[in-house]
Amino acid sequence: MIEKILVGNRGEIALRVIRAAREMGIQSVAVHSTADADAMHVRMADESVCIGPAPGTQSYLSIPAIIAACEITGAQAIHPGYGFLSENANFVQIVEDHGLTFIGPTAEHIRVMGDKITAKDTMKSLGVPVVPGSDGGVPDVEAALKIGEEFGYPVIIKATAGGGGKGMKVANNADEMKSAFQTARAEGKSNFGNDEVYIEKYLQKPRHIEIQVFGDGKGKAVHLGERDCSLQRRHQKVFEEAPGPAISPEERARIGQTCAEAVARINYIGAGTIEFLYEDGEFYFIEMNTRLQVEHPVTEAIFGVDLVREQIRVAEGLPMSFSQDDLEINGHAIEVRINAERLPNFAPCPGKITQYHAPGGLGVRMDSALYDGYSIPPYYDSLIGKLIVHGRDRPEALARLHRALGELIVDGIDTTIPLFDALLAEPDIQSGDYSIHWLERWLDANMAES
Ligand code: MV4
Repeated sequence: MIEKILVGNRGEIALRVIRAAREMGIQSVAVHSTADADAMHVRMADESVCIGPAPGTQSYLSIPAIIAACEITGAQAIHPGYGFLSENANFVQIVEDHGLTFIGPTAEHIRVMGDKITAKDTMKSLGVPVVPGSDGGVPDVEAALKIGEEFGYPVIIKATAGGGGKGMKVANNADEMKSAFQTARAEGKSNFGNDEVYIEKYLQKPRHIEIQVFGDGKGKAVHLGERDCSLQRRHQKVFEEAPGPAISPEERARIGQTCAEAVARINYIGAGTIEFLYEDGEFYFIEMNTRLQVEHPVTEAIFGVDLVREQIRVAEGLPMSFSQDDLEINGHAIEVRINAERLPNFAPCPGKITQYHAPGGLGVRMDSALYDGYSIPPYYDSLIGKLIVHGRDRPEALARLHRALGELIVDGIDTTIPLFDALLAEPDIQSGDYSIHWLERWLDANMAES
């Protein structure tokens, strides 16, 4: 049994893991950089260890420092949160080589899903619908032009190791292919050290729909429906909701079952997210994330489960505490990401919080590591809080979000809070009628620099 967990992260997700551990009677160890000595996760954990200087590369990404912190404190397991080392297969291997438990998938699952060509191949062979396109990697421009002919333009060229929109280029016709192909290849090489690319039919107006899956590592797996995360800016999610306003119960059951069966077949362990583009009633697999995601609370809200608790259970070799038949959707949930950023450009805005007041009341959850007088360091991600609301239906969730935003106070810095009041006034947001391009278009039209 796990008696002590090291939390290999900071901010709100570190608190999320500490809270789950505490409810299970498990001790928690915080690790922190010198810049985070006063951070909330250090205060909230049972113990803490300083693991290095401010830059993430020298602290939260330092594998030797984190392994050493386990040895010093006697922590038997590591929960990586999201980002940092959460999808680093090499790290997982090292953790296991030290006789420690990684709370997450195996190194092999992380490796397979980290290479997008291999991930797509694997999912396709497991019966998951994928975007039409090249069968694996495309070696040169000549081969790329053949794919363009076969599937018809526009197509999108993607680096197999890509992420965050890097190494991705659209070609609208054969004339654009050469430069798009070479750019995608070069970006793959320079950003990820891998120049392999593949090609897909470019979907013009899809939604980003992701299915939450969960496996016990022994051939049993469930799905927990979808999240619609279409509202993004520069590949950063801003507003997420569950269930997806465009997805019917029948569609959910069908794609959910396909996903659950796929991950069951590979003996997947823990939480995973299977990302799809959804257009004209069809799902097209694009990627799988082998971590707990930022937006997991909307799923927790509508299913009434604690995903971190389940991660810890299966890491201990225990069964999941629910089966598919136990999982029923209750109402609607929305998350908005509060970032320390200045509108209209979303420029990072670290600094001292002079006043913080979290909203509360029925159906309101505020996941944040902020406190009065806290200074947000400039070294890390700008996410400072997630406001999650839950209502009996979507209109109630929207009204609750409006009400909760009115109670939220974050003074001393600029944040993305004003964006959400403006979004809530939009008919398309109220009706749920948006695609992956809606937010950027809206920002261009409404946040033009003045
Ligand atoms: C696509 C696409 C259209 N067609 N693939 C963006 C990042 C990566 N995760 C996949 N992405 C896309 N892949 C095909 N075949 C459009 C995007 C895309 C996107 C996807 C999800 C959410 C926001 C997006 C914004 C721009 C482009």
